[in-house]
Amino acid sequence: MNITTFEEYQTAYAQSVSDPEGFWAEVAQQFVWKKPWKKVLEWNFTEPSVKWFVGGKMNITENALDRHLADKADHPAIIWEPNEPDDQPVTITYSMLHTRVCRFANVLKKYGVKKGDRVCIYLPMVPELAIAVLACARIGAVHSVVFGGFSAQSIADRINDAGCTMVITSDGAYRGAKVIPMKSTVDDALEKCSTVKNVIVMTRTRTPISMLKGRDHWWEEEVKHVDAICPAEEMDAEDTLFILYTSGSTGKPKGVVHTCGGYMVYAAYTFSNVFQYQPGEIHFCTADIGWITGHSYIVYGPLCEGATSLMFEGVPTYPDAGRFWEIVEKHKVNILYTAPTAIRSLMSFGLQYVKDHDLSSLTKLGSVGEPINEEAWQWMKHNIGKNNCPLIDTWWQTETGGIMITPIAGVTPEKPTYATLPLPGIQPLLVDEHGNEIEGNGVSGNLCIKFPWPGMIRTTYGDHERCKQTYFSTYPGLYFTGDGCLRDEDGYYRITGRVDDVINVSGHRIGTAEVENAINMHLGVVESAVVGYPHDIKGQGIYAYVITEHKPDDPEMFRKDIAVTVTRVIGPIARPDKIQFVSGLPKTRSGKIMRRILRKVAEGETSSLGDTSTLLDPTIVDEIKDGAL
Ligand code: 6R9
Repeated sequence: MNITTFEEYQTAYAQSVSDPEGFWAEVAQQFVWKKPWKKVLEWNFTEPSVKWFVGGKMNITENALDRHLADKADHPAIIWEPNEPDDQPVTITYSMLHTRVCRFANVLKKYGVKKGDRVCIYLPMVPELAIAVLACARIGAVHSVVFGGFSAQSIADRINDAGCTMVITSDGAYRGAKVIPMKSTVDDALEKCSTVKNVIVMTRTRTPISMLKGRDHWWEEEVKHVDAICPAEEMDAEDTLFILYTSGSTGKPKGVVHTCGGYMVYAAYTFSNVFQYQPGEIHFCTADIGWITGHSYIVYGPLCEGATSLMFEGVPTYPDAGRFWEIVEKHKVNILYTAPTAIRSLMSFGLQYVKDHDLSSLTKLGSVGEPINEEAWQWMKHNIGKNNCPLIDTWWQTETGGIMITPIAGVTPEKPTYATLPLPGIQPLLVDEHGNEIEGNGVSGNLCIKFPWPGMIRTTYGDHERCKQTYFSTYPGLYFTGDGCLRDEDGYYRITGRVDDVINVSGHRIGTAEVENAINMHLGVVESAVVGYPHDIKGQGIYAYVITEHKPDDPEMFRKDIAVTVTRVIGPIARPDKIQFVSGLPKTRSGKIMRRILRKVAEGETSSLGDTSTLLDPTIVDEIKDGAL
């Protein structure tokens, strides 16, 4: 099933469209199933209801761990590079990982965690994070990983939404020069959560923390007293594997639900084909496991394929901007999968951080998370890949589970800034605002997908209606991605960015409504409107227009105070870059904020604001323009 030439890609693609069930059945057969499926696919995009490998029984950890023990027991599964370059890296073989996962799974069981229970994981990028994720999967518990940059309030919201009964965390985290509290943030969160019965705490920074008797337990102590054998729970292909929260245009983040069978098949298939993974290669995905990229391309995809996955605890600029290149040299990394924001940031430090490192081990480069600009693409291709490595721009989403539109490394002809062509099994189409398909090439529209694929979202946790409304109602019968897209004369796809009220800051998805809600909680704020604007490093920055009760005496201080509130409510990743105080917002007579105008002003394009005659008070536009930051 592995694609190695463009002709094979074309053949596989054609088969995947003419006979999707036959195509995916052949892929799925390569995995270990406890019981075979009865039907490959049942679906409709109206309810929506999507079921893959119906009736099939399996456990993803048997595929990620047990099945490699025969021939790869001593093969490295995870190589961990710590925050400090002088600290010793850790190599965990498949057999070691298997044992550690089983032990920790037994700890979860000891504290009453059962199949279907939800477990919140709030950990830094340490091997225990991957182990905790896999231990949940081992016993059929549903993991909900929360990225370390989220606040106590955000953790509490996610725990309460999913009704988690356990939290797994650490005392603290090392990130570059900083030591970040983890357990105390969880403690703050837990004041608002009644469902959590137990907390397991792993030691990383040995920061003093409170440990409550009867609730909190040390990881290191617990794993000493349990068995190293833990049979894998038999899971239905459609049982939930995990929940991952992500931002949309309205309301609080929603819990995207992925299921065991389809997600496994899709994460592993895309990993091995897109990156053209060769046995023995070292795969370094720089994402955090708190995001979908880490779930699929640090943990599940690579491990299901018996690959070696490199996990990095720190940040690209610590101790200096050469850190990624030092890691590549030290561990002889073959595949580097990173984000445009990281590339742009490292570019800005200059080539002196690159030139002293031997990057000749690299065979493939990948980008993900946001549109990659031409300059960053070329810089990566020339200076990191030495024009010798395929560079693939991979488009996908938390909801899609795995990569959707991308070149296959070294197989699909590349085109800078283009995600190029859909993978086998993926049927994209462009629609206009009325939902009519835009056919032919050299066109732009909203990107939808018309047929299910195994890794797709099944529901939003606890609120199926929200899943239907968000993804399947804008254009009935289609999955709507929220992205705008261009299809060029050659039929190549280029994703141009979100067409909804979601902004992408350093590859992190943030809903403008979420940031507005947080700002509005601040004392003295009447109303706010948040938009994105182009930012050289982050891709997009956060621009907030804020109406206050009284004219601020010290606007600079007020801005800082608002930023602290946003940090407390959501987390540092949502802190506005610019705050402009205004006396009103451009609203239509029906009370709708005309965001188009706010975006233009934030972008500095005040000469082309378009028609403002339908505004309730057109004069407000001049005030906003004059005060632009
Ligand atoms: C995997 C991931 C999804 C949103 C998506 C789109 C943007 C991701 C992209 C890209 C252009 C790419 N996006 N990859 N835009 N080119 N190669 O990032 O998931 O965090 O859910 O974000 O990111 O706007 O809709 P997620």
